[in-house]
Amino acid sequence: MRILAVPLLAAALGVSLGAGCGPDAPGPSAPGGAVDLKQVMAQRGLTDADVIAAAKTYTPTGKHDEYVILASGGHGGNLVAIGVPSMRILKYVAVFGPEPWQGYGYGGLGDKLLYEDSKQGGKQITWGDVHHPNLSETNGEYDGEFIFVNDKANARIAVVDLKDFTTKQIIANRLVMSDHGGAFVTPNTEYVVETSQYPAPLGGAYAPLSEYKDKYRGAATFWKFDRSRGRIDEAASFAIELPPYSQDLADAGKFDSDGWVFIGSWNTEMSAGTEGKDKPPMESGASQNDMDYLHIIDWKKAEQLVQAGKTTDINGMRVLPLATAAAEGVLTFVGEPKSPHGCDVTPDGKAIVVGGKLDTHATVFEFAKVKELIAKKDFEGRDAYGVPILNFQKALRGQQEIGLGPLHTVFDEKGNAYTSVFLDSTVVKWNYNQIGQPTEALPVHYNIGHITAAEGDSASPDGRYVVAMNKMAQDRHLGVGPLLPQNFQLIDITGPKMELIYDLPIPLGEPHYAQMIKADKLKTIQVYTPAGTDPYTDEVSPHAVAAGGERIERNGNKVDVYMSVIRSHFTPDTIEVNQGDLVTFHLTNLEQAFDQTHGFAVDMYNLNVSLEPGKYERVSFVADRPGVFPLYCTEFCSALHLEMAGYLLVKPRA
Ligand code: CUK
Ligand code: CUA
Repeated sequence: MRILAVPLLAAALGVSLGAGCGPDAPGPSAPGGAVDLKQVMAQRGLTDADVIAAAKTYTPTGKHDEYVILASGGHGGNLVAIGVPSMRILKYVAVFGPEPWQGYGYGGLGDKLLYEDSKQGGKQITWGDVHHPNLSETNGEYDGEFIFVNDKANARIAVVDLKDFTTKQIIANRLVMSDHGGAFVTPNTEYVVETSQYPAPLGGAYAPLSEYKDKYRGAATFWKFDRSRGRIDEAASFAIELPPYSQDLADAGKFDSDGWVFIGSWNTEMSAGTEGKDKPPMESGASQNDMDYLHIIDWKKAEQLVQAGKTTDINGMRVLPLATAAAEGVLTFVGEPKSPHGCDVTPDGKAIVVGGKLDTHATVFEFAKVKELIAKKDFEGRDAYGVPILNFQKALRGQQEIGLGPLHTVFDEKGNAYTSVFLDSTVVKWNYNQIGQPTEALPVHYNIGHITAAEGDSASPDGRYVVAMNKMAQDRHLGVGPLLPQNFQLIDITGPKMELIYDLPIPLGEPHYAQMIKADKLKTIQVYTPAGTDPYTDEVSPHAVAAGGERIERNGNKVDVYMSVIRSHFTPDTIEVNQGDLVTFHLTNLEQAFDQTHGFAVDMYNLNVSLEPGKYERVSFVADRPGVFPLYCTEFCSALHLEMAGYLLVKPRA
């Protein structure tokens, strides 16, 4: 059905073809006249297949998308919301880096998260490398309430509230020096899992590389999520010490495998690179073994041991020691082949799929077999740290021939798996219940990393769409210099064959993973109600003002300005302080009208916040520079928006 005769296609699309639309119709279309599809196609060099793809994705003004992708922004440190099938970008959500439009990092309430809570070892860090956003789940289904993201570079986890698409919490992991297997959630979001990547002494201690095997460690941190507060509860969280094997991607079990977490690894060789000597670099040092270990963790058992006090304290975190985890059946290994990558539990919870960067297979483990082997203590041996190892063959459902460099796998509703194949630059469709059947490969452009599917990590995927998240774009878009965007490609999976229907350049960092949620599951608010709501407490701030309550309070060198904001004025609009005063603006946007956002900026003071309708914001600073500083609204909110301004007057010291 790829090639349709044009009149037939036009009929299918409900477009009337004007007269004179024969094959040799002249190029220019009729400006302002009746639309002539054939002419437009000829002019733009479009095939019938192109037009069908366009019709599948084009979303007329005012119509909304069916799905929303929440993609990592990679080392942009943020999150990207994208509508599907239109692939229109809806929002960049600031997470680990300052973002002026959202007023994040320029004097407002969000500064506490960005500049204080997210410090590591006392250092302020204002970027992050977001890899794996994971939506909150209820009974294994995306519930649309929260999304968790990790920062691979600085071992942090953030909680983003999807009611207002705002980062509400950043937690710095005090155990590990990097992470990767995060943020993955258990089926009822009991825990947000964060596993380390590059081993280092736990807690940030020093040890030379010669002590790698003894002192360097990985860890899996189980952050307890308190749904009622919408925040991670650090005190109720715990971690499990792991061998220094470079833990990688993780996924939580569901249904039969609920209570278990699976984590890949890729450096059982324990290579630390050249060590400044003549050892091989990490890329070859860590690629010697045919197999690394899939880590199989019984987190419910771990939870019991933690509650029984079997932990040690490292930087305030309860850590279950490796020896205990190995002895008590919390941690078990099974081999996984050839520089493993990817770790994805099937929607029914019955199997775990892993890829291999240097392999040609997707390897599928049967959870029932894994569980039975563990129950019977049918181990093939133990590693150097005493962790029991299962026999690879005995734990296997099968291995599917895929192509060169299979990485990540997502699922549809029919038992199909879609695996990203990095070296081949393909998406390969196969069936995890019928391993060994013929596969279908669709070329993508180019070097695909992750892949995401509609509701694809949930207990009931929707099918419909898959998005290839390609690392390289090369010739797909216009040139913008040597640093190119990534390329997301939308694939229609409803037909008998996969069909590539849209390319979206992602111009901000290297996205790794994304999840795609049904749009109607997102229950976003339109305004903060009642007016004066602090978005970080979800309550009316005690410092918010109602109309008539505006005032300036002076206490020694402390000046508190209680200001209301409404079309088109700030009240008060003239603020006079002395050089050196500690000034706090308490800003209340009194509007309750949809999309009536104001901004508040003080020129030359690096201060800028966003004031969505009903929002309370607070800006504190020392008025150290004397002079006259205009303050103004940064959103074109009304006809007299330019007039929405005032002055901060800072009188010089005598
Ligand atoms: S990793 Cu990036 S393509 Cu961080 Cu999930 Cu595989
Ligand atoms: Cu308020 Cu412009």
